[in-house]
Amino acid sequence: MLAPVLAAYGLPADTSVTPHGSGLINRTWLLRHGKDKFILQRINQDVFSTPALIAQNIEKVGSYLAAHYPEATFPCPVATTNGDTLVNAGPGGFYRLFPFIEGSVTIDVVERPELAYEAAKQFGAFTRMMDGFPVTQLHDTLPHFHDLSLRYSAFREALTTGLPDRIAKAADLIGYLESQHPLVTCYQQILVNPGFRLRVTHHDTKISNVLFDRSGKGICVIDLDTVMAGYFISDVGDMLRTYLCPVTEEEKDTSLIGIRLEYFEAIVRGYLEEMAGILTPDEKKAFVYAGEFMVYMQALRFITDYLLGDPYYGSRYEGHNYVRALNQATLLQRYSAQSHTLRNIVSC
Ligand code: GN1
Ligand code: MG
Repeated sequence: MLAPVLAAYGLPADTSVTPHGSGLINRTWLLRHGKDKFILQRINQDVFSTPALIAQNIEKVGSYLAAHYPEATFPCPVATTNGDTLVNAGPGGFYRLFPFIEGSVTIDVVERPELAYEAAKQFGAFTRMMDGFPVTQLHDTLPHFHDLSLRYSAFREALTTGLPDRIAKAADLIGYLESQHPLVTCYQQILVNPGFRLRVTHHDTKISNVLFDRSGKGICVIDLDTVMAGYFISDVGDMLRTYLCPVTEEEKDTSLIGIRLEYFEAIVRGYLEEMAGILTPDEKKAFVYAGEFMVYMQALRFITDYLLGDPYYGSRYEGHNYVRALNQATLLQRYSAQSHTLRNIVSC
C-alpha cells in the first residue's frame, strides 16, 4: 500500500518500513534503505481536512527559522521527485517525508525531571524564535482546536445527543466535569484580555514531539501539524498535563495519578528560561491555570467522544474513552488541590 508513496519520493521498493511512535491521530513509519533513514507520516484526513494548509505552515515556519535562526535544527520535509512536499495517494490519504535526524531519539515517558526541563526549553525556544513572525500568516489547520468554550458546548450537546446508556453510566463523572465550568469562564476572560497575545503555538507538546540526543539533551520540536496562532497556555498546559503525572492518560488505576512537583519545577525553569522576557505579566500569572485548562479540555474531549460512541479517538476496549476521561478528571482534581504550592513555585 505504501509502494506508490515510496515511488513518489524516488525510494526503492525494497526500502524497509517499520511502524514508529504512538500518536492517536496520524500514522508514522521509519524507513530505511542502506544508510538512509526517513520518517514517513500519513496525515489523518478525518481530522486534518486540508493537509496542504499544514504543508504551507511548515514551509513558512521553516523559512523563517532558516532566515533568522540558521543554527536551529528544523527537520524540513523532503520533496518528492516532482518537488512537492505532500503526496496525495488518493484514497490512501496524504503522506509526507522527513529526514531522520541521525543520533536523535524520541521518548514516550518522562522518566526524569531533566527531560521535562529539556522539552519545556525546546517548546519555549520554538515560540521565542517565532516571536517576530506575523502569526496571522499561519493557517488554522484545525479551527477552534483548543477553544475550551467550544469543547464545553460539544460536551453539553453530547449529553442530549449521546448514547443514553453511556450518559447514565458516566453520571458522576459528568457531574464533576460540569462543576468545573468556572475554568471555561477563566478562558473567556483570557480571550478578551489584551494582556494575552496570540503566538506561534505548537498545540501538541507531549514529550514524543521533542527530539533528544542520546545524552538526553533536546534537539528540536517535531510534529508541526497543529502549529498555528494560539495562547501559550496550550503549550505549557499540555506539558503539565502529560509530564507531571507518573502514569499516562491510558492508566486505569486512578490511585497512581499524582503530581510530581520536581517535574513542575523543571517545566517552569525550562520554559521561562526561553520565554520569561516575552510573556506578559498577565500571561505569567496564568502559568498554573494552563494546566487546569488543558487537563480539563482533554477530559471533556474524551468524555464527549465516549458519549458519542468513540468517533474521534477510537477505542480498543469497551469504555476506553471513559477510562481516559476519568483519568484526566482525576488528574485535574489532584492538580487543582496543589495549585497553591504550584503558584509559589512559579513566583519564586
Ligand atoms: C491527539 O495523535 P496525538 O497523540 O498526537 C490529539 C491531541 C490530544 C492527544 C491525546 C489533532 O494527539 O490534541 O491531546 O491525542 N491531537 C489531535 O492523547 O486531536
Ligand atoms: Mg500529534
